[in-house]
Amino acid sequence: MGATTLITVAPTGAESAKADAPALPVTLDELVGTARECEAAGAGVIHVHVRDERARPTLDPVRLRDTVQALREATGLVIQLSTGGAVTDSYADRLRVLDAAPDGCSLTCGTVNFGDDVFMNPWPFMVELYERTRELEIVPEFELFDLGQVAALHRLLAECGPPYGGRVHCDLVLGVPGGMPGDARSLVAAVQALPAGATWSATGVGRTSVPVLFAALSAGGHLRVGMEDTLTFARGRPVRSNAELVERAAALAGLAQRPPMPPAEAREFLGVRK
Ligand code: KMH
Ligand code: ZN
Repeated sequence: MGATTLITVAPTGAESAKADAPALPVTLDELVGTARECEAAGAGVIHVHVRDERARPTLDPVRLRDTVQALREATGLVIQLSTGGAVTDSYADRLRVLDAAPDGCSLTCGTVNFGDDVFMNPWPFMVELYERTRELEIVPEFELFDLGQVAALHRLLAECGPPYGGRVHCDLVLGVPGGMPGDARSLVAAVQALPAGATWSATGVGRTSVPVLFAALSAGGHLRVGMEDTLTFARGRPVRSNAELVERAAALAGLAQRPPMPPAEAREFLGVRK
């Protein structure tokens, strides 16, 4: 089999309002519909944030469990829950996300300025979250917003051992105001600093989305796209659906001779619990 590209879709996030982006999936039905479309378009993983009945970000355990179950019934996608939540979420609530028994979860490797806010990930929290992923057999994806976080990942692996699933898989998040700039030179610097043998995807937020997508494909990486990261498809043209972002990523991956990785292959690749 030739090389493939793992495409992760991040359809919702915690920062954008439904009022500003009507295509944002915020109900369970919308999320399941989006997941089905994105799977058909070439996604292998879905990175999930959920919203409450008023479309506000929430880490409510019942909603998270129901969401995991509904996505599992409706798709074969690898279900990765966000443990980042929103910048206002408590550490306890973020740790409890794992009780919803997803296939995988995000794990951010350090604190970072986040626009006017701060996204807090102090070392003891990182370690506790990491240890729980190992106990509960949940595959972590290491979210890296800057080079200092790559150093923290090295420390985490050295002090706590390898991740559940056996693969160190990272997501480089570029272009957040306060983190790495969304350009090729930052991407290459981060990739060069990763632990030996690590695999990675990349995403650029806002207007850096397309440049980072091209840079990631050129550098042999995997891709993350979705309305969590950008609400603009092209200059002056809002995103109409998450699926169109996945379709574009899949088409470009095909041009790069690394077509989308099917969900079943993504499960094997990441070492998801059977
Ligand atoms: N919403 C951000 C504060 C993650 O999902 O793990 C954090 C975030 C990262 O989106
Ligand atoms: Zn997220």
